Amino acid sequence: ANLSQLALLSRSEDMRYCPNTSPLLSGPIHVSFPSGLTLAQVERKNPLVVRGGRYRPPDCEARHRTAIIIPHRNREKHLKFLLYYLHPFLQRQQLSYGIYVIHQAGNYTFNRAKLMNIGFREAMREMDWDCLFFHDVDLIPEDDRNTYTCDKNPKHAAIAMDKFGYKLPYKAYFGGVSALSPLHYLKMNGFPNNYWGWGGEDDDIGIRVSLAGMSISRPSLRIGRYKMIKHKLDEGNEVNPKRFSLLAKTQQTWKSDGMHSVEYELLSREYLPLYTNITVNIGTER
Ligand code: UDH
Ligand code: NGS
Repeated sequence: ANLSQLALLSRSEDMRYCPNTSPLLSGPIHVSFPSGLTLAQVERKNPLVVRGGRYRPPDCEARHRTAIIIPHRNREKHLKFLLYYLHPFLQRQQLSYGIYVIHQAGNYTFNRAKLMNIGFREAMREMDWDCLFFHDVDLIPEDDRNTYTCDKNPKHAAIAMDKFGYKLPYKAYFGGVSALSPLHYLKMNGFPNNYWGWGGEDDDIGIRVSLAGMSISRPSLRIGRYKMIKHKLDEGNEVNPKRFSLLAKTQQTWKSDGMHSVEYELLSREYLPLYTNITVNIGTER
């Protein structure tokens, strides 16, 4: 072999898989919200993040490819703090990852679960992700041993939130942050499209998991800890009065309403330095 072939060989040998447990983890994270933080500062702190908010470890081949899907409207401040913590967190876990913000256009009632369906479709269209993290914009993980990878079953990651005294508020709670593989997602026909406004859609998703014959996995209470950025109920996300009657019918509706039937209009896809911004018109309640 000539010299350049040798150089190639040794480089590919160096690109071994990353270890099963990242040596870069440091455990508990002290979360605070520095005033005056800017996105430009977050960019400078994350020089290896490339266009669209993508990253791969520089010196080993990642074992996992995770897409983070964030439903969003009018929470730019929260997004800035989440990006500030999440980028270094995911890099310490030695993941190959991408961050997608799914932005609901207009002022019509917010629909978190439908935005997640759109995020799934738009992310999978770009890359063969093996795990998707559905992530509220206001939840900051407080321990980097909470690995952003998928389990055999759908995972509920935000098990211990500060606002619930670092416990589950109720046994079936599936809100905040959850992780599903593409196979899990398709098996349960994704998430419901018909929950407009606050509440219930996360319980519906939890019910879908069991209707599709799966169970919920969870990290330990010690590790699945999150701090929520305090806020009030948003304008345009009023409590949904139909949530209980919808929940009573999930068993009849989950196969017909979900990932397979999601309809929307893609307004823009922007590859920003720290994330991919996907703006969509999701229509209104029929
Ligand atoms: N979201 C937005 N913009 C909105 C509404 C919601 O981006 O206008 C997203 C965001 O990612 C948020 C997620 O949807 O984290 C969930 O919405 P939420 O934070 O309003 O829900 P949560 O249950 O808090 O965390 C509601 C606070 C008061 C509820 C009182 C009801 N009894
Ligand atoms: C339940 C809601 C969930 C919600 C959870 C926590 O009652 O959507 O409370 O709410 N289910 C229904 O309303 C049917 S929280 O304390 O975060 O405001 O996620």
